[in-house]
Amino acid sequence: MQFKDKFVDLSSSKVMGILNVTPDSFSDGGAYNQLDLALRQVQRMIDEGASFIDIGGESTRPGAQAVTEQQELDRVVPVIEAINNRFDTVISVDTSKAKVMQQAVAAGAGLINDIRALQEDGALLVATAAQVPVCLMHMQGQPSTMQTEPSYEDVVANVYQFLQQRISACIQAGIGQQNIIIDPGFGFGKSLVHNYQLLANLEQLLPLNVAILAGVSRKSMIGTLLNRSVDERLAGSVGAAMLAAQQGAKIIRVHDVQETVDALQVLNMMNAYKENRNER
Ligand code: YH5
Repeated sequence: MQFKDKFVDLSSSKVMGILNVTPDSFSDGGAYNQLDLALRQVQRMIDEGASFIDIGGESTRPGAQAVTEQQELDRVVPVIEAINNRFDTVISVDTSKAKVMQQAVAAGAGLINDIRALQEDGALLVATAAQVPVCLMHMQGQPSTMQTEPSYEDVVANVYQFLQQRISACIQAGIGQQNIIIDPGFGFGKSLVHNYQLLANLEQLLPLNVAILAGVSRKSMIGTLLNRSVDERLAGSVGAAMLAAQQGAKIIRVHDVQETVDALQVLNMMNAYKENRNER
């Protein structure tokens, strides 16, 4: 799959490393320190085998403050520019705002990752004009309230239908099917059971005929199940990443790059010797 000027071979699953540039993820420091810290983190994730670096300036935690367009631009654009000047990894921008998408792509981003699936004002238009792949994620509700009482008749069917509609909207707007990635949105308006219903049936999204991205790293679907704090969720996260990849997820969004790359290499090696490989 082509991401602007960079190609990533998705015949086997690849890792997207998460870089957070929201201020609460840094203890303190001026702009230089933050940029320097971000670049060190990126260098490490690339060394560990990340194929993508995902940069988001909006916190989606329940109770987190809304971020203005200007705040998001100030957080994200200088970091993308700096990464683009130093590294040749694919930069993914995690945003829902049209103007942030536009400026991020102008600064070097090769993928637009939108948890709101290009439904905000102007987003679909800007993403189409940007001529880079887009990731469309499913969410029920809005981040501030989405975990209060998630409810579905059939979560897998709901996610499938929503993503199918968003794929259609993108194709109608002029985005090529080959430039579309979908994501069931683990943890976004889903109970523990909903998340595992989705993980168990991830393969059911394959008929949509676009690449699948999965993000389970350190999420509450791991921590709540295991009763583990955020920094004790590595094994559970890597296990869930493997299960998603085994069902056809081509991009795995993670905090722990090295460990996930190692695990996926084991899966890829096994799959290379599988007798009856059709799609995957
Ligand atoms: C995603 O799944 N997630 S931000 C709660 C946690 C840990 C991590 C401690 N952006 C996704 O990473 N974009 C985010 O519990 C995303 N897919 C895509 N495409 C949330 C996050 C997280 C939340």
